[in-house]
Amino acid sequence: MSADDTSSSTFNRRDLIRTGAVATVAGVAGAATGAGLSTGVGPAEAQTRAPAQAPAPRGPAKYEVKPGELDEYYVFFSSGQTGEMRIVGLPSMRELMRVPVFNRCSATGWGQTNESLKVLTEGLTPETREFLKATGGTYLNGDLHHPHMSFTEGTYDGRYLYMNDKANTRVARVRCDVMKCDKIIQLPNQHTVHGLRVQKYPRTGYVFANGEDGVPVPNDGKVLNDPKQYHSIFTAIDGDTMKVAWQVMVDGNLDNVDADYQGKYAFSTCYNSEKGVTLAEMTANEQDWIVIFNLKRIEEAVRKGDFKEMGGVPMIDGRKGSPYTRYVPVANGPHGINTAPDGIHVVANGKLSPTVTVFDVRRFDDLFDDKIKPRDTVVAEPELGLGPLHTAYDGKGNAYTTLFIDSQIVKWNIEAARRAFQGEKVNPIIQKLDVHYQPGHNHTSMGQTKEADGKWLISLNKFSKDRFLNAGPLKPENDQLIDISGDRMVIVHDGPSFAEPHDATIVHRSKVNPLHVWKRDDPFFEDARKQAEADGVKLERDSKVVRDGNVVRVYMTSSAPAFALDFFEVNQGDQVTVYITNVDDIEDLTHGFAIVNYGINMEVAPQATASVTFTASRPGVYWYYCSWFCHAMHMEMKGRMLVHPRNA
Ligand code: K7E
Ligand code: CUA
Repeated sequence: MSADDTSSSTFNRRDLIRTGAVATVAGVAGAATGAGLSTGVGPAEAQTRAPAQAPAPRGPAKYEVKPGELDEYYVFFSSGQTGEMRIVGLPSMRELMRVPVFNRCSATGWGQTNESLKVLTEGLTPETREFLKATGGTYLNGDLHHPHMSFTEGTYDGRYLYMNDKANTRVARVRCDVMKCDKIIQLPNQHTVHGLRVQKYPRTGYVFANGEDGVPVPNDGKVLNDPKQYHSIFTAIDGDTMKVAWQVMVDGNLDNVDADYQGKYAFSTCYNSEKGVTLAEMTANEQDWIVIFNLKRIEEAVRKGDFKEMGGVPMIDGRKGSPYTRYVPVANGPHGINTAPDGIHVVANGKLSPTVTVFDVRRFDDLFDDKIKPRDTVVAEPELGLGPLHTAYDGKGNAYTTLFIDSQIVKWNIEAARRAFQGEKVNPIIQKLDVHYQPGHNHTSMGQTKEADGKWLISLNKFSKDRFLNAGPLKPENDQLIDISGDRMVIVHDGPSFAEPHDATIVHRSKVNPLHVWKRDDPFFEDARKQAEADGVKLERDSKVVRDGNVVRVYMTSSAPAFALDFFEVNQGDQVTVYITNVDDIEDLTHGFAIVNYGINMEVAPQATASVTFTASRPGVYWYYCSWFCHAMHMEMKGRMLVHPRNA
């Protein structure tokens, strides 16, 4: 770090404190929002603090999204161990929606409705189904790290979002037309899935999922300490069918992954070249790898049958020396890997090393043809600071790398780094900005596409410490919004977030166009429609009880402020399914259906059908009520279920 960099970063921290103080003295509303920087500071205050800052910041009004105004970008946030996906507006950083995926959601009934249970269970491996039998058939937790939108020709196409569950080795897909999860699969042979990104060109295409931990294959409990029998797996999923296309067995543990803009390669950071199973063993070597996967060669191998079938999928041997992969040595313990919007450069972030390694994808063809050595693909390796984890881009040739240990984001120039690597005396570092504190991922607006626009950067900081009112020993994270449209980065907003947004994808709103109400023929409630047809019921018209032995189906429409049935009867021990169809077609008129003391609640958005199945095991009168505020008479939207006692 040069002297200039040090002073500029301390300068920034001082400025933050000073600006907050000015805002407080001036009594502006913005001071109450925590950072006191973003929305409420008017022109007068900007003038007041102008002399304290060099260079002078651009006017803060542009960060403001006034009441009633809409944001320019969607941000699709992961939520780590909460297991859901979150939608946030940018630049306001207002949370817009939470989409349950791997978690159980009390508000929507995700994990309880038949529609969601189908998604949650149909893609589990046979072994997992057996394992979960005793506990209700589905996992109740997940660890959602990496949400990424589908691409067409190098940019987002608004079809789907894909995301991984590190905890239970699953990959999920969210439909962007309704923002609901419609597919979850569990990956066979693999133990955890960490890195996940998608094919950018010609389209998605493949969803790439890194198996992080190695386990003995087969994992039958007979092996603990024989490293030769431990393997990590790289998986390519067909994003249209959500089936595993193929898997590759590799050496080492895979961490993060990205793909090129040519549709030829995917590449993963890979640690534990030692094949160790303890921390000391895993970090013994000075060197690890990135692993490059040759998609065309692998597809060819699948066609020709050069694989073993394992767990019902083609498994290709991609260990060192295989024609399907190349292992490029990098410093020990690389973490994030990010392809630049120029379509040429790929940056692997050092984590345990203060450097990042820059590759030129145009050299990968020669590497696979053995015309050059693995390290010949490296075109720069700038030393940036301590703990580089992830890199984002502005589309103007600059890169922004998070430094976890230094609590900074470093802005650097890729071309300058290349020249420095060739021995020129040039410092690629442009600015170091303090963030608060310990950043993991960072993201620029449209920065993972060919259409990177260089306007915004968010830093997902793992620790918030003193930045917010103390809410107890468990603290939120801090997602900071940074303006990168000028020459220097400027922090404009602090946003607390609950556990634990590892990653996010910033998508211009022109790419996403969700529906306002459901379409009645949506596949999401196709099973309900089929069952109703078999019972001679039209879901959006009929309300009645159909009995079939001790299996009972209750069909009910809901229209504000009433359920079509204010009463239904079943017998103790019956297996009951209630189908609610919301026949209102007014935007935002969502109903809910909750049964008191039966542990049941679900959401039914306009024109949707939702269903829930339970055993009527306790006799008595149970009120059911609408749980989503829908009408002035919402409180009165209720009815009674009578459960006749068994021996009456
Ligand atoms: Cu936390 Cu992308 Cu799972 Cu890095 S990962 S920080
Ligand atoms: Cu229907 Cu509240």
